[in-house]
Amino acid sequence: MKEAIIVLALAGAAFAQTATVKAVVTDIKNDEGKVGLSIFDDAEGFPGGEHAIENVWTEIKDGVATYEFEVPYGTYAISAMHDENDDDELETNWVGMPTEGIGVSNDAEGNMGPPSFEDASFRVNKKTVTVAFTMRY
Ligand SMILES: [Ca+2]
Repeated sequence: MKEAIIVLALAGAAFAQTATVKAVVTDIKNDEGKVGLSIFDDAEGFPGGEHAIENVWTEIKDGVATYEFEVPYGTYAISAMHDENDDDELETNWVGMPTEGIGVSNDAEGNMGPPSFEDASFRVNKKTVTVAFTMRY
């Protein structure tokens, strides 16, 4: 029995360490609707939610939305959108520009297009990482 416990402990140590990534989105212009958050571990599809490793909806309280992701150590980027009219979609105008708020980690800005994963990415290499960024309109 003692050997079995030791083997289990060793097996547990072999798993990748997981971290809590606390996303904090500020400067949301009102508490209407909800905020969608997407976390990515590579550039594919960023910042749209389709290829995200996790997509969640969060409530807005006093212009701030927060969510805690549990992920293995690594490199990530987060995108956020303010679904102000609560229809589960990001409104865009006729040229495809978002008309609801969006934001990405590092407050990265795109140059005539969406921001890159590289600019928005951050390292997760400790137990708790807080990632704060702003919603833009
Ligand atoms: Ca919407």
